[in-house]
Amino acid sequence: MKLNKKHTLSLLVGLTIGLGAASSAYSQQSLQDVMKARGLTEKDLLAAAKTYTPTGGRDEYIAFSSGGQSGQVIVYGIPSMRILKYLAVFTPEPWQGYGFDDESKAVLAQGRINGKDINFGDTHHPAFSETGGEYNGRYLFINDKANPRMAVIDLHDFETKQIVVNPFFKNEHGGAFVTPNTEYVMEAAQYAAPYESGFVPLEEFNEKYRGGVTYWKFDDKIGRLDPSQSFTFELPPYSQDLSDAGKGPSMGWGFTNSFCSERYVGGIERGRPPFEAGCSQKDTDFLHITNWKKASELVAAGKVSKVNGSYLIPIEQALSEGLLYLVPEPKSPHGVDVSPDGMHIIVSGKLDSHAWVYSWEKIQAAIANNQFEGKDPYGIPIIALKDALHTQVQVGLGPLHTQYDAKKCVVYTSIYVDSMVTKWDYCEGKVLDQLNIHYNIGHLVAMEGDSASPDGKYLVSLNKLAIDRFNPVGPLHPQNHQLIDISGDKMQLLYDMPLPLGEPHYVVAIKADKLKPAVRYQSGWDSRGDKRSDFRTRAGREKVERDGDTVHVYGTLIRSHITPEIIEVEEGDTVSLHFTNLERAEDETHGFALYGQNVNLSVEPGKTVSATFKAEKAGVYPYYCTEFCSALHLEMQGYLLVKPKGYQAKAAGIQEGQLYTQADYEKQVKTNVDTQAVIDSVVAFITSHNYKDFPEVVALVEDATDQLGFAGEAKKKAEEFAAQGDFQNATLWAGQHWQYQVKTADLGLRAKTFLEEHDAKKIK
Ligand code: K7E
Ligand code: CUA
Repeated sequence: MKLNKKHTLSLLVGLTIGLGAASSAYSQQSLQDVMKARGLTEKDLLAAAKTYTPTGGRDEYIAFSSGGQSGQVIVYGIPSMRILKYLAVFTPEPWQGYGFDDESKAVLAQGRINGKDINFGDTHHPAFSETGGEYNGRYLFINDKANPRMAVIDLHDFETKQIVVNPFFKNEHGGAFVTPNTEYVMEAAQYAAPYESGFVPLEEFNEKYRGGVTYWKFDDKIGRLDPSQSFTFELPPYSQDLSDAGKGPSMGWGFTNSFCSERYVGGIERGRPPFEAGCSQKDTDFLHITNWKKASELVAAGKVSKVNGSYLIPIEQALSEGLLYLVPEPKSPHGVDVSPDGMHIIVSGKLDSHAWVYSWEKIQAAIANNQFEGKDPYGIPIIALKDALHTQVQVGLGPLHTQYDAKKCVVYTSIYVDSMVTKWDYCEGKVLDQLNIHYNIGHLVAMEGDSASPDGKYLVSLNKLAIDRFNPVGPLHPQNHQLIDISGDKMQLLYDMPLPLGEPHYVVAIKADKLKPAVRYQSGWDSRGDKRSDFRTRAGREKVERDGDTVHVYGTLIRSHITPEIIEVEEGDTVSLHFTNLERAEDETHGFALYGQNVNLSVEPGKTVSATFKAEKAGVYPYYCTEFCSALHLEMQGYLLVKPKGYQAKAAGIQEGQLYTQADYEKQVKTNVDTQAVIDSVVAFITSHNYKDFPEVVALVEDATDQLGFAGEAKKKAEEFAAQGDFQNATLWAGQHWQYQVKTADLGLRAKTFLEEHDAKKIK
């Protein structure tokens, strides 16, 4: 849509006088009519009322879901179940410019394996940073199962800041799980592999293949994992699975499941029964108990050696220092979940219909008394089940994961085979309620369910199959997250949400008011490096600099032009674009897309990003802003001209497509005078109210003042040309004057609307 000047102006004026006259013409239908027409029951209405969030409304909780093989994180609100954002983590994502600008490419490059770019991840378990066992809303961690990696997302701007590669594992699953003050982030291996990177035959599986659990040290001051201070427990080649960190009395300890403690290696093509047969022979597997507190003291005391630059605690050292124990656990276990008070640990085995509740007190006593029933083949002491178990409860077929309620002793366990949630009491050992879900639940999440003080209220079940729940969209179905009300005695199913982006494994949910995300960056900010960018550029300081074969373009973006609008280089040059978004207003992001060079940037207010590429082929490469940022957004454009080597310009200059007269100039001046009247009225409204009490409005006013400043300069140029009788340039500059005015008015009107909607007070 292209607006002509007159339309835009009348639109602005219309907006000014039209505000406040909101429509009240609601439809005449009654609630009963709608229920009848849509076949809704009273129960449906109740469920709808519990999830419906009126326009402009906010959610009480924000959920961060793993995005499975999309390598991303999905953010949605609870109870509305509205998707708010996809966070790019392990996978390039064009909307956020992730993997397209130099800064985020550097983050992805941290995740290379053996020098190879890995452009996807299989994300499983997100975890919030914690203080005293409570979510503090500052960071989110998430693991990659396929390529053993861990990522750090800063919740200040919801951007991925760091990816670390596990120094030993070739696969992992038991991460991210954080210790109560985010001292460490746990990451346990899954499929055993040799620690070295070379070939080791499967015949040496028992001797050379290993599992393990890495404790990544988190540096809270800089918000990054510190590989140099992280350490790994060497563990037997049992397939370690999920983990959880102890808290309260079990603080300082970590718990890690395993399956296939048979150490079976399949090989159908060699005539061997498959993994699934050999990995489910024994009646029990092993829960690994590791003392990270004591291990970190050994590391600090210089008593742990580094292997390939990383601290590794060999099994023998862990045993001699008393850091590692095993307890039998139900066959083929999946989840391990420590209770909010740190006193109990619940483990369910997929091939056992019981959930097993362990007592930390008993485990601690067994360790203190050196009371073991034997040792595994690697010499690790095994605590007898009877010396560790509090109770076993029959919860259903294929129990997986458990979440804790705000109500004491109450938990919810996902029952995969039976497709249901079982609510039960782990103190008394009895089932309280069961609810069918659709279909085949994996993880489940209760509000702040992993913290030391869960909120309860809602439960989301993450179902592995959707089957017939949604309109069909082909053989690949979306996932289904079901929202369940757990505030009463009986669970109530409220809502089905299709989730079409990979298979989410786990979700964590935090009280929304704990998150304090920014709406803009400090001017000239390198968001991935968390510092002022070396390439930041202020208004009026745009420049193009040649440095040998590299051409650096220091540009800016502001409604509605890209500076520079023409970039000239020679074929063979390396071009390094650096763009700073000069806007301060909320949600005023500009994009930058360039033909044929795989360059696509997202430049949020204040941000500086770069894109470097080789201009190999002479040609004309248009570029433009990809965000509909203003009425003249389509004119936010330019040309990269890649000239053949030694090219000499022939034409005397750009030929004007349109010639202007004095009458054109005067007409434009008249329009500008009218527009100024609109601006003045908006300014009068804003300044007569307490706008300084609203930071959002202050930012808009600052941006408007910038635009008005540019307008003044353009007006001066127009008048100078008019005085010389050059009405061509006078008209064009008067037109530019008007463009700045329109943007000033646009910002001003947004500020005015904001003040009206937030009941600003008159101050004069
Ligand atoms: Cu799919 Cu925790 Cu990786 Cu269970 S995980 S279902
Ligand atoms: Cu900036 Cu469109």
